[in-house]
Amino acid sequence: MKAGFVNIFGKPNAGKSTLLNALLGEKLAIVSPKVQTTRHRIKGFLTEPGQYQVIFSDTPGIIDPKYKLHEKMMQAVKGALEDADVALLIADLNDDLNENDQLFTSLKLNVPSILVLNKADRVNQKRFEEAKNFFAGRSYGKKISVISALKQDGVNELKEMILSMLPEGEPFYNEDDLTDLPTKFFVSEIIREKIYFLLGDEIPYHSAVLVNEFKEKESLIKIQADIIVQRESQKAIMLGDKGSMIKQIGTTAREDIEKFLGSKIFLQLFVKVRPKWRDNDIQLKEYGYH
Ligand SMILES: Nc1nc2c(ncn2[C@@H]2O[C@H](COP(=O)(O)OP(=O)(O)OP(=O)(O)O)[C@@H](O)[C@H]2O)c(=O)[nH]1
Ligand SMILES: [Mg+2]
Repeated sequence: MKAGFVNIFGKPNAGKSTLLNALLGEKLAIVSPKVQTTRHRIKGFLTEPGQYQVIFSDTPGIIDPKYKLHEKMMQAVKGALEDADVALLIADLNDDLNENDQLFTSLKLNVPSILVLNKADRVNQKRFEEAKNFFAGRSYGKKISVISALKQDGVNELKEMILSMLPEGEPFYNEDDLTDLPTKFFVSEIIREKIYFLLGDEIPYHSAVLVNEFKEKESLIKIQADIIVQRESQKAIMLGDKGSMIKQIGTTAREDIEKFLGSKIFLQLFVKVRPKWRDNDIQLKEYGYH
């Protein structure tokens, strides 16, 4: 039996969450075209009874912290750096190679790693060769995997590579479990994903979602959540003309939450203004950023 922690690191938007989902074959982590979508370490388990249990971790994209929220995000990365058995260092092939190199070098890894070159569907052969030559000889890149997490190309080969590097050990979690995070967390994340898709500028970065009520009734689950923003002007945009925006967030989130839970839900959303919540320890804790 093999078991171990395989943790994914990289710059914002590299495709970490897309890769986690592709490896698990389940949509666990939210994904968006914007940077800094993921704010937590998200563990997903891939178990083959009697053979292996891989505990994958998606992590926030690595940034220089500007707010306490960012500091909490970087603490989540640090925790994942400390317990990794194998590190997956993921770079977007279209992104600046030097910046990625500097980041991966700065991690000072002392565990085996795989350099994952992602978004191969969006580069030509020339760029691909350039990237491969650039990373050749780097200590963190002795093993290289070229994938498209989005199209799931190369993901099975990467999984085989990971399994060959996994230490011997007994499972850490129940073989039926997919994650150790509560359902409420995923509900709030799905709502947050819709905010990232539907709203521009700084609003997604100024928003948090707090699920206050999760009640299983006879034929449906009743969920009440608050969307937190920093300013009255943001609240007005979040609500939209005659409530059109909050309605759209609610409708699209409801569809995905129903799929995730396999149950009908009733979703009620309120928008609340909490100035500077991103630098307020008590509010950060309340919204799940420990
Ligand atoms: N074309 C292409 N797009 C991809 C691929 N993988 C991810 N993306 C896109 O890249 C964007 C970012 O993906 P995420 O998985 O959210 O990236 P992330 O690294 O988790 O980002 P943060 O959580 O913000 O750090 C999304 O629009 C994805 O659809 C890929 O292989 N090819
Ligand atoms: Mg992410």
